[in-house]
Amino acid sequence: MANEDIIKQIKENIIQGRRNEEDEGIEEELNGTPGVEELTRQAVEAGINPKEIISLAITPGMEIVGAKYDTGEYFIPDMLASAQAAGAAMEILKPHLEKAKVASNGIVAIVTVKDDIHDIGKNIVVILLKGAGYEVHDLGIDVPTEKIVEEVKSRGIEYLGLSALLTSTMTRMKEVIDALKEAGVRDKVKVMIGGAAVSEDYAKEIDADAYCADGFQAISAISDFRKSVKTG
Ligand code: B12
Repeated sequence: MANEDIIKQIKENIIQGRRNEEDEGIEEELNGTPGVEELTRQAVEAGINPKEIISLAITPGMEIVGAKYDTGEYFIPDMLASAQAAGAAMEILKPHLEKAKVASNGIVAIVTVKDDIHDIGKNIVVILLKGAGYEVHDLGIDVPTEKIVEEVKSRGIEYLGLSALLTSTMTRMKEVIDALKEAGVRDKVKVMIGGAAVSEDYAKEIDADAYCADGFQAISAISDFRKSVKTG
């Protein structure tokens, strides 16, 4: 198969949410054919640059999935199937990315705040940002504020994503931002917030840098932060 056909098929199978050849897609005609895992291995063996696999297949595939979700054509299980297929491709590419020394676009940490254990949305955001070429540290769930500040300081985190799904835990986001200020590192990190409990207004209220309704908005928010640094 020509390299561009492999790329095209990876993208199509991400849209279809087909992780491997045993998976059923949304359209039946792909059933029984190679899925994202088999195709990604094939792409690596064919010598396609992993960065191209990400930028020409995985990221645009997930962008289409996001658009289909926004318009109501796809539901959460469809988005999750695609996100998992994208994650599986990223796992295969990870060692090759390290080998090829693909420059990371930036260092991101994503975390669900203290007393909150919801992580499905956070995990999708992590996968999407990895797909977009960021070095992403998933700090987990129910993470104390002090630990988040410590991680920001010790790992050189440039972009911090906070997730909260409960009205009782969203206040932890303000706590994190205040603690970053107290530790003298607030100006070193851009803070994005997301999750069902929060909003654009809340982001402004607590002095976060952006509210993101989903992982795709996180990708554009980071890209905007980077542009504003370049243009001063
Ligand atoms: C699944 C679920 C659970 C699961 C979580 C499993 C898991 N591993 O995550 C379980 C059963 C454990 C659970 C427990 C509880 N839950 Co619950 N849960 C949900 C539910 C149904 C879906 C959440 C979800 O996964 N959505 C799908 C994902 C894909 O969407 P998402 O999380 O919103 O994430 C997207 C965006 O928000 C955004 N995003 C999210 N975070 C971030 C972060 C950044 C940085 C960025 C950029 C973007 C971003 O991007 C994501 C991808 O698009 C919601 C209802 C709802 N509609 O939200 C209730 C809900 C959040 N839960 C609720 C409650 C009350 C609870 C419990 C307190 C119930 C109880 N009495 O025990 C406990 C609390 C546990 C705790 N301490 O956290 C309430 C919260 C009410 C409130 N306003 O406070 C909700 C809204 C249900 C309801 N209507 O009552 N829950």
